[in-house]
Amino acid sequence: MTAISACRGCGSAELKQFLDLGETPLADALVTDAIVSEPSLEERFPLAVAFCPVCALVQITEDVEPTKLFVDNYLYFSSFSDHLLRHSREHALNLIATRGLDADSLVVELASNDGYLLKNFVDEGVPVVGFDPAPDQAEAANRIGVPTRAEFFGLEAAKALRAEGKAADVIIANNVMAHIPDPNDFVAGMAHLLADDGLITVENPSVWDLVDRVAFDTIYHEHFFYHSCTSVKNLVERHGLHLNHVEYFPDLHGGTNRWHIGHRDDPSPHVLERLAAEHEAGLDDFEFFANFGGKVDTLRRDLLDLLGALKAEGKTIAAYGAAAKGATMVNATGIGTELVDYVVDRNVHKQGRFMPGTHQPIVDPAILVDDPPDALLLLAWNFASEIMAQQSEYADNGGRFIVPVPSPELI
Ligand code: JHZ
Repeated sequence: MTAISACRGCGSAELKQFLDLGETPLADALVTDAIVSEPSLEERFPLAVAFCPVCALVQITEDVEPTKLFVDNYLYFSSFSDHLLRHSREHALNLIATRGLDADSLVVELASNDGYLLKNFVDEGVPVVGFDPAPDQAEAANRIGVPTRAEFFGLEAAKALRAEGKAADVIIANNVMAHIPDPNDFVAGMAHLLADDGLITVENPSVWDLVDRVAFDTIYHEHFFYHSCTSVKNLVERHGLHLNHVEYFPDLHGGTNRWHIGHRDDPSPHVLERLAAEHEAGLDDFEFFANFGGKVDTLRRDLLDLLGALKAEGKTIAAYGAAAKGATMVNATGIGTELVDYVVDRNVHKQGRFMPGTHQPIVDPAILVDDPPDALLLLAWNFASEIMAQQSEYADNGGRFIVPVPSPELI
């Protein structure tokens, strides 16, 4: 773990901290029986967030080694969300149509996980290469016919592909540009690999939504950065690339931007409007973030009050979604097993483990029918409508849902 002294993007030494969530365990490091019986073995790391007044990049202030985050402790498989699968398939088919991709093209995805997105190109006969350092996910992708390199991506990996005579017509980087401690090496790699008329699309949750929705739980050590259009423009321009368009998906991961980036400077009217709107709202100014900590404190207190009141009435409470954001929510709020008994999750790789820090057991959602709790805290609140639709039987039998953000609500 290393504390940073300068902005990871532009190198400015003027970083201004605006939130401190204390020391938390790694959000995806779901623990085993051995740790539950010997909690002193579980590591915790400081989690605080700062704003760079020079390039507008929001970032955490300490680095955890990426191998520790994405190789040793990573159980996130993208294919467990129907919403994400639909969103990814639409994106792939749209790219094939609009970019005229065929058997002579190359699509490269960075952080391609279990092949959830690239398999759509493979099915249509478009050659692909995936990069993902998480060994089980890369193996799962290779097993379904999505050629995947189990390694981190950066300038060196881009040079190696170029040396094989490959250039990318499309590079897709979803939920990864925020996950790499050296964003300059990552973007330099994309710039090097992209064909002259190629297109890069990058998706990441929007920091504007993070603040508006008080989604402080999406802050954890895997996420080194929290991006705006402004910070992305500053970052890519440093490497001769240009931000040319942005799409917005309000329901994906609590509000996601998809940025279109290329070698040519050809901004759409829409992206220019969004940049102007961010300036107007103050996303390039520390003041925008200054009172965020107070909003987080209010949310945490209200949630503890709500859970405490239910317990006082003798109700049982469980949670839905052993999500990374769930780990921040329970740890930074102090929701232990005295409030929430267990967490359900349909990712079979997570079942049998325990939540980091607070150690609720993670079990199959079938328990919600067999032995329903009175209330269910939606830690994966970003999938609230998908989960509530699946759990209609639980609701029909009197089960209540608690949505924690932007302010705790009992439904
Ligand atoms: P989910 C992930 O964060 C990981 P997480 C990563 N760090 C990242 O950057 C963000 O996404 C953007 C389960 N589930 O996707 C699956 C059900 O059980 O919100 C997941 O374990 N049933 C790369 O972990 C969890 O909930 C369901 O019906 O915060 C959701 O985690 C659905 C829809 C999900 O991301």
